[in-house]
Amino acid sequence: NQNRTHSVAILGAPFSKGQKRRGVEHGPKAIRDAGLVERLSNLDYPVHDFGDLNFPHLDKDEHFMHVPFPRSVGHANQLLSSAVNSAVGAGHTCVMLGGDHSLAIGSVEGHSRQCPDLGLIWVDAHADINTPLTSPSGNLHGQSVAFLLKELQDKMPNIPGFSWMKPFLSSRDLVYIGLRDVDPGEHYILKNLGIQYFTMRDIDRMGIQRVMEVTLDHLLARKQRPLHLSFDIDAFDPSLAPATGTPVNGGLTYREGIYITEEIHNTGLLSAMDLVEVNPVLGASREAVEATAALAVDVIASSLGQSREGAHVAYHEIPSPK
Ligand code: B3U
Ligand code: MN
Ligand code: MN
Repeated sequence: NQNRTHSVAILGAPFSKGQKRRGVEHGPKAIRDAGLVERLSNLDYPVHDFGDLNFPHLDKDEHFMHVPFPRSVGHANQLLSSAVNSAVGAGHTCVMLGGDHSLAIGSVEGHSRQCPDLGLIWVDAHADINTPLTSPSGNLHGQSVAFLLKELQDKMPNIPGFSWMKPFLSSRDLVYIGLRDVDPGEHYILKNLGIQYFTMRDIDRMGIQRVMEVTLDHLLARKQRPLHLSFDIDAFDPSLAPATGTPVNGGLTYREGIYITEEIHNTGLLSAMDLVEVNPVLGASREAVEATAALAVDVIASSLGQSREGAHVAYHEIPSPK
């Protein structure tokens, strides 16, 4: 089940209205400028960069309750969903570059149209599972998972902009890794639905190797199925990923983050992924921004098979001098 040769599709999603800070719409450019396509071309499959999606500006988009930009977020996700649906349908492993994490709604939804039995791995400091009624901020990037889950269907109001989709994911098809900033309503939802999650404390206790063993066992033990990885760069410690909107101390080390993605690649089942919340406007310096974007490239390359072990692509014997 290992190392399927597969083409990769890159989709840029320059969108920021799932939260209130400007700049995260420049994430796709920052990640490309850090050498994404070149790095992926060292792996042995074709890479197609489909460029950035074009999200229209909607000028009448009033708050719903305290939730800003509901129609803009809904519409952007509708466009993204159909782009991901097409890319996965064409046989690509789809890489979505955000943008803020509200984009996971459309990315996972579009993926699920091709792969209704997908399993979802959400790597993040935050659980992003608020409903509009539990959200302290109103921001939709903190509510993405609530839109996906069937179990929360009757807890969600009708938010303008989202009538194109229905929740499709079961809470048992989701695992979180890296949590350390969970709101009270979110904690109740995680416990009440019995969702499998690993906080930074769990990683401290168990080690990242055991966390990945349990994660993949939880999602794959009953049957092999396509995986969606939704990776929020703020899962990393802010010392490694400073250019992001809501940094939280005590995050993943570089080695923990890359171990997660190596293990996901090794399943041979990764079918689509998101890399979100790189905000090049928020770095304290150009170096801080470049380090964050380079880390994003490392996460993507490692998810797609770049390995710390190396690979003997061009060798079947040790060269002899004569
Ligand atoms: N849980 C808070 C904060 C937050 C969520 N996601 C991010 N920040 N990046 C909220 O707004 O829902
Ligand atoms: Mn997030
Ligand atoms: Mn986050």
